[in-house]
This record gives sequence, C-alpha cells and structure tokens, in this order.
Amino acid sequence: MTSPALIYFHHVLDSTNRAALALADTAPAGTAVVSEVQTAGRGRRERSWQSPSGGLWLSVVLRPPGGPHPSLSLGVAAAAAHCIARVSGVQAALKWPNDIIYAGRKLAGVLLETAGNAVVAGVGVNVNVPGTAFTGPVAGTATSLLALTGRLTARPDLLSLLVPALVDASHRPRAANLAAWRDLAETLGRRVLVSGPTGAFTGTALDIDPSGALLVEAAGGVRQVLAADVSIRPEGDAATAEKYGPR
Ligand code: BT5
Repeated sequence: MTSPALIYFHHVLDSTNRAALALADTAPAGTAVVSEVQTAGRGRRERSWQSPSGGLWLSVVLRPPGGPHPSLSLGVAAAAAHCIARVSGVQAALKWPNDIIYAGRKLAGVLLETAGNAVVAGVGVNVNVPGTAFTGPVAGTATSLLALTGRLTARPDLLSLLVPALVDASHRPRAANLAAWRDLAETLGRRVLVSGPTGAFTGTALDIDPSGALLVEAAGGVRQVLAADVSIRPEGDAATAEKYGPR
C-alpha cells in the first residue's frame, strides 16, 4: 500500500520546488512542501522569486498519467486563479504562459519542474504580503491579496483548496487544461511584445495551440511562441505603444 500524501511545513527553505523535487521519486501524488520564507525562491529561466513572510510558497508533487506536458502548467495557473478567487474574492487573470495578474500587476506565479515522470508544481501567491515587502523593480510590478483587499486572507484555506485542485488538474485531459486557461486569459486578442532568446517582436496574440504554445500574428504570418516572455501592450496606436513600452 502506498503511504498517504503529506504536507511538509518549514519556517525557512531555499526553495519549496527544490525540496519537493528531492522527494518526487518516492512521494505519492499530492505530497506538498510549504515554507513561510524562501531564501532562493525560483522563477523560470534562473530568475528569482521574492518570497517574504506572509505569502503562500507551495510545491506539490504530481503524477500526470500521460507524463509531463506544457498544458499542465497552464491548467495549474487556471486552477490557482480559481482557488484565489474562492478564498479572497479577487478574480485574477492569466498572462501567458502562467502569470496570475490583477490590473497588470503580478499576484502569483507558477513554475513546473519535472523529475522523471513526476512533476513538481510550484505556486507562489502573494497573500498577506505588504506592498513594502517587495524590493527592487518587483516593488513596481507585484501586488498581493493584502494590497488588493486591505485584509488578511487565511492561508490554510487557500492551501487546502490548492493541493487537491492541482492534483485534479494533473488528471484532467490536456484540452481541458488549455480550455481552463483560455477562460481566464488576458493575453488573447491583445497586442503583445514577445521577447525570447532569439530577439523580440510585436504582434497580436491569437490563441494557444494544443502544445500550449502562444500563436501570435506578426508581420510575416502567425508565429508559434514556445519559450519567451510576453508583455501586453497598452491599447492605442503604435506610437503610444512605443512610448509606454512593455508592462
Ligand atoms: C514565475 O517565474 O512566476 C514562477 C514563480 C514560482 C514561485 C514558486 S514559490 C513556490 C515554488 N518554489 C520555488 O522556488 N518557486 C515556486 P517567472 O515567470 O520567471 O517570473 C519571475 C519574475 O517575477 C521575476 O524575475 C520578477 O520580475 C518577478 N517576481 C519575483 N518575485 C515576485 C513576487 N513575489 N511577486 C510578483 N512578481 C515577482
């Protein structure tokens, strides 16, 4: 008989994703790691994730039946946005690939990492983090449930919704995760600036394809964007967009 999943709580960890990856070989699906503070919280592509006290820094071991697939990170972002709405009333939107945003500011982030057939889904939600806790450029781009609502949100309530929601997302058909993301997507239909390893271009975000890639109509045709950062351009004429730059 496999042992039941546990939630491991820490006061301080380098990264809950790192810790969960170390368990992923043997831990049952739904095993979760939470830390009050992370000293080396990580984002995509070696970026760092500021993780002061008051947030929910969570990683969950998942075992999607078909193995890892990019649609899962989109499904996890959608599931996290729904859980956030249920506990706080804040209806956040999604920016490709998996930022959870409110009024253009980042409220939560998602980072999936794989270990064989297991996936560790990391979700960082700025719950009871005062705006003054963010440092550097993040102070101007992040928001939190506390900043948005002016009150504290019970993190145990969010945690107890999130863990099963993430497990559910890992069992859902890929198309269902893509559809869940589309429902909350702010990126689709908007002018976007795509910045990737091979350069930057602007275009209109049309849709996501079955692989989770963003389809962007640009000069020269529709381009499939797999790994890049996308910023939504302010509406208006090209000159205005140039003036404001990426958000
Ligand atoms: C992400 O990366 O958004 C994924 C973040 C995942 C964090 C969770 S916390 C639990 C688990 N354990 C980990 O170690 N990680 C996961 P990305 O799209 O690359 O965005 C990173 C960028 O977001 C940074 O470069 C900053 O600009 C910005 N940022 C950093 N900390 C932030 C915060 N707390 N709130 C909002 N934006 C932040």
